[in-house]
Amino acid sequence: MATTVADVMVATLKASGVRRVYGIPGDSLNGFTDALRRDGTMAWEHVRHEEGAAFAAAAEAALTRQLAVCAGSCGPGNLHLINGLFDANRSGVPVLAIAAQIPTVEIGGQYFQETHPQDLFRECSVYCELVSIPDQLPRMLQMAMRAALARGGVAVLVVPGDVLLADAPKGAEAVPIRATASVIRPDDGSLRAAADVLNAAGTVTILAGAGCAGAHDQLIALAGTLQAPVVHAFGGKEFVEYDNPYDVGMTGLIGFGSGYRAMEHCDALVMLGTDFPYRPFLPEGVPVIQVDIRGERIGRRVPVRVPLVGTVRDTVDALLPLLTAKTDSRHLHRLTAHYRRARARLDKLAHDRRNDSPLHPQYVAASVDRLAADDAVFTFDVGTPSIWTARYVRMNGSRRLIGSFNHGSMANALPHAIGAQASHPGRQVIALSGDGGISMLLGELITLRQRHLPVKVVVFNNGALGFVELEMKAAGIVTYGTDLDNPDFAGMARAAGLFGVRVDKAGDLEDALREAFAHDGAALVEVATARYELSLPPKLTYGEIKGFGLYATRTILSGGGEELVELTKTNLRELEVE
Ligand SMILES: Cc1ncc(C[n+]2csc(CCOP(=O)(O)OP(=O)(O)O)c2C)c(N)n1
Ligand SMILES: [Mg+2]
Repeated sequence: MATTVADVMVATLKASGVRRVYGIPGDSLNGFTDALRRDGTMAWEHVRHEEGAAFAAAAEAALTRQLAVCAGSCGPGNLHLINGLFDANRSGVPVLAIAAQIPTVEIGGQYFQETHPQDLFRECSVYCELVSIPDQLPRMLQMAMRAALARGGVAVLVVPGDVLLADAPKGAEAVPIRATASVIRPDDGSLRAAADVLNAAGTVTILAGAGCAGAHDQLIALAGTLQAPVVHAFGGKEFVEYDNPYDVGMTGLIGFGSGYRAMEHCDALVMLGTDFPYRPFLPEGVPVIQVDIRGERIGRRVPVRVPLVGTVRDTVDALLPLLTAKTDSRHLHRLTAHYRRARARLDKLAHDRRNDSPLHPQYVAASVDRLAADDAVFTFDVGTPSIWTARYVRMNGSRRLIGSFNHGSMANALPHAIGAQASHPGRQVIALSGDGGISMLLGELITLRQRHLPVKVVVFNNGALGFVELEMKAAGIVTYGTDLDNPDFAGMARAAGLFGVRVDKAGDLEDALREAFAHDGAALVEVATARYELSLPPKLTYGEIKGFGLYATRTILSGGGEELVELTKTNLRELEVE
């Protein structure tokens, strides 16, 4: 049988180290899936919604830093990938999406299922092109893969079904395309300028993000030399927080007061591999030095005195010899002490409330953290599970943390866990899901069973879109449209062939988690958690305080007084400590 274009694609992916493709088949994709079947060495990771395929690929790529692949059939099939592809692209991870297209001869005629993926996916990709004739492949595939790896993002290759099935061009070869390794640092003049600013500053603070991956030693050395407290953005948590005596916690909407204060009171700020977007949390009027591998990110949140384009690792290595070690550590000690106090209060909060019913999500997250493996991979939903993960799930250099950090999409935890588990079969993978989040891509529970993925899902069932309620309260808006009338999630999990258990009483949590974590297969622990949890941002603006007052007044006026009493009861202790 003649070799097809799709055979060459599969051979190229295989030669490049790709081991699996996430997706759902369809007529226009048949040439590709049939080539996978004939090859027989790559896994077809069959999901139930293409959005799940894209999230799964994003998680795999985040963990491995190698290319991960997803695929969808023409029209609605690949359109469903889009939200997960936005997530992958924003996270800067290398993903190839194969978007099958309607027959070449029909393009432009409003044919059945016709869309134009090369236009639709433009905004969520670093490369997005239509292959019109077989001769364009495999070169276009190579370019797409290279773009995804080199630019850190999504490449979309749009291929009509007939092109996939066509005979491969003569002489087509499976050229391996793999990630490269480079040393990238700014020139000497730029480093000198940065050193001059830092040597002249009395106090320095570091804000560290996801770009600190692989640069833990450099980060610690820089903080030590500058006696600088290290604040982190959420995306940097897994790379920054552990074994770090300079750590003062996270800043931002769900961070710590110490993180905010460390940046408020400094003479110079060093931003390392972070695109932290919330400008009100960044300091004004101090010189900023920003290090980023992508120069276009520099200065888009705050004016930057010295832009340094390079990896954090190589740039800090080159900068360190130019710095004069600081001897005054008062700034550092003040902020680390502040952080320790806040940390101890949060830990006490989780511990003190361990017997309350319904359970407090803080205690649930702290229990998961305590019982999880030392090298567990955690994924967490956007919504309040993000807050509990940020505050209670500890990193140690081996654990990994995957979230929708930049795109902020709901329902990411379960499909991210699918990609993490499929690519790391021996590792414990824990998804921390909201009840809103799990419902949104509920079908992916079935993927866990079908693909034998032993993911452990913990559902924080607070009967609400809790995070949105929080936002409404802060804005002085009466809670509306956030109720969730939920089914029995644990029962549904059991019906789908998973181990499933619901926890209503505090005393039952630990046993349920232990049993689920020890279970040889996928498991879901549904925990009934308190709905009215407040997690105040470290810096409450006047508007937010006023907003909360407005919310309280309006809630009482609109007959919701009971909700307010409930809220106050739940949070009294937290309000006292913040
Ligand atoms: C796809 C998508 N839709 C809507 C939102 C807005 N949003 C952010 S958090 C949230 C609520 C999440 O609810 P749930 O999963 O139950 O978590 P909770 O906050 O209640 O813990 C919503 C609707 C979003 N971020 N993404
Ligand atoms: Mg909820």
